[in-house]
Amino acid sequence: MTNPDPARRGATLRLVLGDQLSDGLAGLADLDAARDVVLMAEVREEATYVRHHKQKIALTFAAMRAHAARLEGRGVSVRYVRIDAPDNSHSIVGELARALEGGDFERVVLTECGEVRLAGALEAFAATAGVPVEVREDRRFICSHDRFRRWAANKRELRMEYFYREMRRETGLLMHGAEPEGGRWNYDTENRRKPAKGVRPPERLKTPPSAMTREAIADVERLFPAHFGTLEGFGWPVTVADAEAVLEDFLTRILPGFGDWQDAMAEGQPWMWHGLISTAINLGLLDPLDVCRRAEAVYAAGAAPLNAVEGFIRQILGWREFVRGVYWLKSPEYGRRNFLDADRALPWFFWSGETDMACVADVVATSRDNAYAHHIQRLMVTGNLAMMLGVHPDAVDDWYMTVYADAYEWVEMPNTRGMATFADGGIVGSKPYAASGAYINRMSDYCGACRYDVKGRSGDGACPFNRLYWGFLERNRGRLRDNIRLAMPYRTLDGFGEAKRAALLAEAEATRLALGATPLADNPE
Ligand code: FAD
Ligand code: DLZ
Ligand code: SF4
Repeated sequence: MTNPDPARRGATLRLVLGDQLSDGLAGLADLDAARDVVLMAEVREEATYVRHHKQKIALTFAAMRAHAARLEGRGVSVRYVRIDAPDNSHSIVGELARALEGGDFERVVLTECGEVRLAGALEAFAATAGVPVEVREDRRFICSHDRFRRWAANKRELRMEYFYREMRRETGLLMHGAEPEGGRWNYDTENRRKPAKGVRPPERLKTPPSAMTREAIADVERLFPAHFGTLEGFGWPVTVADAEAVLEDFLTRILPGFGDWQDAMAEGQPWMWHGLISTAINLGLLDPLDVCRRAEAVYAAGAAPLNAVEGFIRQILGWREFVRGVYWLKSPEYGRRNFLDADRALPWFFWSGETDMACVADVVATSRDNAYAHHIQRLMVTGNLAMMLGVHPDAVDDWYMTVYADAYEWVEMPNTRGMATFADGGIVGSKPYAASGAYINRMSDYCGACRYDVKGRSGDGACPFNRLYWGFLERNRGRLRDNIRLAMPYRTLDGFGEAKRAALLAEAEATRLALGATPLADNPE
């Protein structure tokens, strides 16, 4: 079929995905608003390849609709396919094909996408599209693929800390010439305070859903009713203006406390002193380098201490860029890694929250109600538990991709398979972050109200994290004993003697089964 509008003949079709909602998107750089067409499509395939949290889908659709309206307001022609459009093919590639059929386009321009899965599908589409398909690098990151590959080349191991220093030097963020601000690169040791009794995190700015967002929420409730999570508390920023307001509020009121309490957790306090900006950055509503520069300016103005600003910038300039680099450097093989041969099912309470473990119940509740948990909850509660239970990495990935509004494989997978569960065997982290209940007790107020005794070492009443910890090390002795960073716990374990080690292993095995981490072979589905 030819394009019915002669003015658009020979035009370019430009795809904008749901997480490409940035003004400076590479694929729109040379947009000819009078001729080109921007394609945006809400499709079931993207909403269900993992059964995303309802808030994630509503957020994506609401932000896409708002972005399309913004582009149209600038005179851009947008072919916007809604989720309930009658002819929707329900895949991105299907919608590209439909748009090509219905118009006289001389080429297609894409901006590279964030997941291996979709990148493969788009590559296959390009091979058969019948018109040239140009895929442009996504420039919304501080470190390009090429730059990361050059940094990683010939390195025996990749460590975030050294990558981060390179990025500090290159961007000049928190630098005095060649020297880091304050004389140290990293103030991690000053990011570990537990809030004193009575210290409450500040109230947070929520974005009240607009009429357009409420419509997206209703669509999701209607079309994806069985997906995980609730929509009642939806308060995510969906436009650049919303996201700017959240960021500004964070920088002026919250950032000063970010450093001290970065690793702290408190029952019923989902936000603590965190930024709540990952959804906006990942969608493209905020630019990561701009966020870092504005945080630096707060420090320069004397309005936030160095441990807060350095800690915050490290998460974005360091961790976020590093995990993205690792994902693309190591994929697709990375997604098959299972260094600890984890072979258990994910216990049901990860979904239901029905567990007497107060820490886990709280993290599942916030994940369900807010599609959010902060970093240390993801790492040291659910991640640590999944690793010590030996849950298969595919099931762990599926859970994290499902429950969080900011989940995209490029950032989720290195955090789960790498940082949280050591399934990558040490690419992202140098050792597993396994910890007993003592860590959670030190960094939170969870244990006081918990049915389990955080000081107990064995028996039904003892904290399950304690009952799992030594058994985890014993079970993985062959894989982890030579890890230099685990030398101390293994020395302690060795000192227990053979009989006690066997008893610890037996107790951990019984705990795994009691908590529902059954062998996957027993759960063929
Ligand atoms: P803050 O604590 O305020 O941090 C500021 C920003 O730094 C974040 O918005 C984020 O952009 C960045 N950041 C912080 N830590 C990381 C990290 N480890 N990796 C990458 N970026 C980071 N983040 C996601 O965006 N998507 C995910 O799917 C995701 N999955 C995770 C899974 C696990 C097991 C773990 C341990 C972490 C995961 N993270 C993920 C990282 C981190 O938990 C979230 O980015 C953070 O909780 C988002 O909340 P915030 O904006 O309040 O972050
Ligand atoms: C996350 C998501 C969802 C839920 N829905 C859509 C959609 O309908 N259309 C779309 O273009 N993008 C969506 N996305 C974001 C994509 O899944 C994301 O672009 C890829 O996973 C690559 O990062
Ligand atoms: Fe979690 Fe154990 Fe503390 Fe209970 S006692 S809250 S299970 S760490």
